Amino acid sequence: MRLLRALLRGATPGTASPGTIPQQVDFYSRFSPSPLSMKQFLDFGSENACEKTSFMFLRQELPVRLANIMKEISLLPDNLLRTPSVQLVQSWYVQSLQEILDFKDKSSEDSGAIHSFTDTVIKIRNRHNDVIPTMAQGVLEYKESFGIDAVTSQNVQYFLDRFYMSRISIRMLLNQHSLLFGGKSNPAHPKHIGSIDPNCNVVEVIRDGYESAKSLCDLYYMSSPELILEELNVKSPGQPMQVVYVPSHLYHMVFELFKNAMRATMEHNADRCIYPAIRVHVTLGNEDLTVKMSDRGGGVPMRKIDRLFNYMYSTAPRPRIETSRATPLLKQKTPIDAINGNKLFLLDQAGFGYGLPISRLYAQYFQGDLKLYSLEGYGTDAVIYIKALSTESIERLPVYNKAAWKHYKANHEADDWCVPSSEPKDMTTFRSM
Ligand code: W6P
Repeated sequence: MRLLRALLRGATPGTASPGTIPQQVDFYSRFSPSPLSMKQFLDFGSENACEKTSFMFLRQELPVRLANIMKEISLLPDNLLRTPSVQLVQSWYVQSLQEILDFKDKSSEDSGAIHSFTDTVIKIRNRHNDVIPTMAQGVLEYKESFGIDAVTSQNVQYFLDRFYMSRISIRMLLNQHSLLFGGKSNPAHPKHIGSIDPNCNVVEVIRDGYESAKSLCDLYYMSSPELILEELNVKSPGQPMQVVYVPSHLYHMVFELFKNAMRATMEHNADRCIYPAIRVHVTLGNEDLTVKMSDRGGGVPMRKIDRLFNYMYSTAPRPRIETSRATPLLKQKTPIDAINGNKLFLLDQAGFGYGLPISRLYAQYFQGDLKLYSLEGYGTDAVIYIKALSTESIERLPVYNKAAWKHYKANHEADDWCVPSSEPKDMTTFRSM
């Protein structure tokens, strides 16, 4: 009960929620989402918590998180909001909010209601499976009609980072509830609490991610860089490095980084056919667990680093695999020519080039980060930071408030830094002075 009270503490705006969906969105968006710590997630899976506790928490928290981000969707530029894709995503949010609110008048003693709530949770999760490609389709449609400008790119970046972070957090709640109370145990990982591994072996997950990326790389480049992994456990030397974490999130991040590191390594060293190993250092300190992945793929100029995380610049049409035109692997002339047609599809799961920004959100979700440091002409270091202490792994959630609102409304001013130019525009001006 203490857990429940703590979780419901935020619920103050007194009056009962009114009827229509826009009114419900207004009502629930006035609450701030309640970030959970790893410990709180684990508590839901322990004996003193139960399906009812989770039910009572979620039927308040899910509407709050949904409504907060629905407010931001409604502030998107009209040209983007009106695309069929964004309309579709918005309709999913409306539908899901409605379905959860239907449980508001159910008694928390009604075990039938509690069970059907769990079914609803699963249904909602499935409804939202394709949000990322659908949203990307909307961005693509916008881009094709209106092009890219700095202001729009900035606003889309701001929105999608918050929108996808909100989605990660909502799916985490839905997943935990359905895994813990959906009636199926996880025989492969009996110690996991839903999607959380209280003893997540970081090196093991990194090696898994490497092996998957290596398979893709071998398949399409017919070779792959080796992995050299070194670990340094500052806290307990020699011990395997463990954190309380969601292994699938870590896997997603390292898999994405390995694919990028491998592609760069293969293409940069294609002439020599000698592929320098990818080196990974894993360190565990008092605050941070850090994973540094270094490739010698020639690096990326600093000017282009931000673009790797930019949704609008990296939204590419999903390449379709045309079987009629697919070249047998053995006939391909050079790896690069052969791959160019569909490497994006094959090396990027979502197919929209969103792997890196989404990976960074996974890192940031529990107060970590993901950064790229490039040495152009040589290679790139990608670094993942994860909180070493579960007490500091707390959800990082967007909240809809005046500050957020301002981002959508007031960002049309000129930049307050000069635009660089290699030469003064018109030297005659200076001569006549
Ligand atoms: C590159 C570009 C990149 C992105 C992410 C991770 C590694 C690398 N290497 O050249």
